[in-house]
Amino acid sequence: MDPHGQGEAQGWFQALPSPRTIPVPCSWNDLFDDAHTYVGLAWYRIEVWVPSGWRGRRVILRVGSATYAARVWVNGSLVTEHLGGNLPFAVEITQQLAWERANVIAIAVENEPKPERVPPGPPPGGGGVLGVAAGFPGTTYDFFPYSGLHRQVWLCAVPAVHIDDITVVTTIEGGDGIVNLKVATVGAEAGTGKARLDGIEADLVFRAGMAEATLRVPGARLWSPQDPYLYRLTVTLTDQARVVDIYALDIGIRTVAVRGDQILLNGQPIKLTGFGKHEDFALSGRGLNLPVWIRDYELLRWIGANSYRTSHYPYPEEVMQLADQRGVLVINEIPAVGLNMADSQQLTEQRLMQSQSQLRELIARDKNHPSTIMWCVANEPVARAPNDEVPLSPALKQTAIDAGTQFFRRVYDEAHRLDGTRPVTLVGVGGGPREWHKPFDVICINRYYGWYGGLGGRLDQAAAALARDLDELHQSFARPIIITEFGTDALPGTHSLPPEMWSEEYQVEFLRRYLDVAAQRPFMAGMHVWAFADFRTVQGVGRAGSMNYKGVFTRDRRPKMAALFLRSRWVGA
Ligand code: GCB
Repeated sequence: MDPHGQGEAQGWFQALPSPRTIPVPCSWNDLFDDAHTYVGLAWYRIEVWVPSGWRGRRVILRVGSATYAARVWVNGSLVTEHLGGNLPFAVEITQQLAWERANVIAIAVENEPKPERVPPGPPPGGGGVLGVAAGFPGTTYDFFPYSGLHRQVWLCAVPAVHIDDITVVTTIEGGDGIVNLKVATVGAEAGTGKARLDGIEADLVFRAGMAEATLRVPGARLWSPQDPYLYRLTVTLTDQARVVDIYALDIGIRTVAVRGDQILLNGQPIKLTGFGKHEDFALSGRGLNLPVWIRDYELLRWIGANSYRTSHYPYPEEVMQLADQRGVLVINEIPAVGLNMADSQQLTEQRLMQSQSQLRELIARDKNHPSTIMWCVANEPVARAPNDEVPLSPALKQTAIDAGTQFFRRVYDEAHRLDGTRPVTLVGVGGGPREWHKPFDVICINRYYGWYGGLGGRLDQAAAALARDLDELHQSFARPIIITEFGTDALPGTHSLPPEMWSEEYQVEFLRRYLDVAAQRPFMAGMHVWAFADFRTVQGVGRAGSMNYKGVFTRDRRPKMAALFLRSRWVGA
């Protein structure tokens, strides 16, 4: 740990004064007591031998995610920097490497809660979100600010002339699937290639490193939750009749569209059942934990969920591939949580830049996943006084709302410019400005009547308030509506009759009311319970044991009564 930022001047990118061993990927917070609440600068260092069989290729260092800001050195040279805690970055390091001897790779990572970041740090003097007033460590969101190298770090070698990117867009014509491809190369200004899928072939002719092709798949097997069929697409790059690179990608042929108040998958209306989730587990924190993910997909199937949202940041690529394979629909969200539009114009502008760059990186990474059916540009932005002590004056409130209107219009436009094939949404908070939803294709809302905000314990009134709210939203927008969060904390093993807050029975009754209200409204396009599993958050009086207990599974994935209830609703078992 380098709390005073002296490592760079002292050459820690070569040697660390008092190193300890840490696994990658993993958060550092649950491993070492002195790092438990530490979110400042820390250094990772490793020595690697690069096989001389890689000579002549370009060697790339790829970091799956470093939360939040990273700087990377190879053999003492700074090779790249990256901002944003949940998306990959890569850099070519061929020039900095030495063959047949140890190479030193060092990555300095920090997760300081700075106000210009996305998610932003709390305002000076505190922060506090919902019931977690002035939590520690201070955040603008309700989950633990786990820090470190959270995903795999790879060294890989690619041919000097190689396939750099493939964009796949699928449409349906009658029974045929149409697969449109764009292929980008590095190093191949001209040249040819082939795209193959299921015995169907198209020629690629590169100009300025780019080629396009269309494959028609007669009688295509369409990708859907019921039949998540994936075709293997293989792209070959040829340079003067020699194959120089091959890339294979599993793709699904499907369409997503919004028509009136419905979301259509392959032209058919779908209703989302599922959850908001987190990447969170004991000890590994937010580090990639594949056993947990396999278990989670098993449990999603068991409970009858067809979808989830990547609240409140992009999840690992392995997890998106699993969603493709298992037919799970994903609302894919950037880490824009905790935005307050009443903060200064300068901060808002900086956050807009950050949101847009994370959106670009996310869409570049996940554009080819059939499972991603929608992009989400923010969770619960607000327009309120810092620390919420004194309400904003009406004039300041209006200025903040207007700032938000512009902000969200711009991120919406950017999302559609980058990907014209998927709907884009914003997740709104209860009581938040409705006009912010205006540009979006789907209205997503989080609602907690019967938990926060005065109706605790009064589920009849809560259900009535919810019904009014949904009807009004439907009237104003006539677009698909999804409740992306609703739920209550249930302490595992706490029971009460009649149901009272914090008990497992209350969680079941609350979910039942909400599902009933939605079931009576054919315009509802989906219901995502908050949350899939209990998760770690910051210390504070609103969160017993530093946990958010709104999971229908415990943190170690045991079912609460609510899990059995949802299974009975969604599977009928
Ligand atoms: C919300 C937030 C989510 C919180 C949840 C809660 O509205 O989007 O991050 O964890 O409420 O439990 O309060």
